[in-house]
Amino acid sequence: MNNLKKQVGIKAATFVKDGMVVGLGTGSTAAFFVAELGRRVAEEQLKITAVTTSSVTSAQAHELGIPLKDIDEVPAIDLTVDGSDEIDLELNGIKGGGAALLMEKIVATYSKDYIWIVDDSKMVEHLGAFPLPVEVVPFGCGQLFHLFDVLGFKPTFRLDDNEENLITDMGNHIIDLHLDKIEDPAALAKLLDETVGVVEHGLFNDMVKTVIVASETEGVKVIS
Ligand code: ABF
Repeated sequence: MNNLKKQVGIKAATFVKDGMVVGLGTGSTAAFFVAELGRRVAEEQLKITAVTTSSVTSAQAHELGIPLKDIDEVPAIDLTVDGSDEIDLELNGIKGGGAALLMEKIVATYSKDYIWIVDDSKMVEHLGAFPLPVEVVPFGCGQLFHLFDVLGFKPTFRLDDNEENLITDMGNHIIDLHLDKIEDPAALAKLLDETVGVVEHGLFNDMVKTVIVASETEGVKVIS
């Protein structure tokens, strides 16, 4: 599996050109992309500026000597490459398994080009088997949890290593919705966008332009 993740990470790095502002995703697959960029910066003197999607990725990029800037210090982001938890046939996706969905969606929003890199286990017919992460403000999150429960969304709080409610880089909590199958991602996204206390959710509908997927049988494929 790691070999497939490495293959798509290296392939995505070939889309990065000198002078680009690059959004660096989060997760184990994106980490291979960042590692390859680090190699190119060190060995090929690749000249890029990067914007990060999490403290974990910031630490990796810093370690590799990839120049980082705050998102508000760059005029625009040329290309963002990130992982995903599920991708359906319309290239809608669920993200947030890495608890970075808020920063990921902000960086993606301000990116001219946007690529997901996955192994083929992430490609699904319908979204929803992966629990949908919803980032919520701490104030009133218990009430919100109860609302999701009443709606039949089978909510659970994302816990940290100490079994406490996880606190994201942005200081919020995550409630995961165990929906099994999402019949209408657009309708659910609208409902969540209109729910007071929800900061952001892991439905990334109509956002990605290209998906790079690797499988044991078919190698690396670029889907647009
Ligand atoms: C991140 O990558 C998250 O949004 C998503 O959950 C994760 C996928 O992680 P991995 O590549 O480790 O499967 O963008």
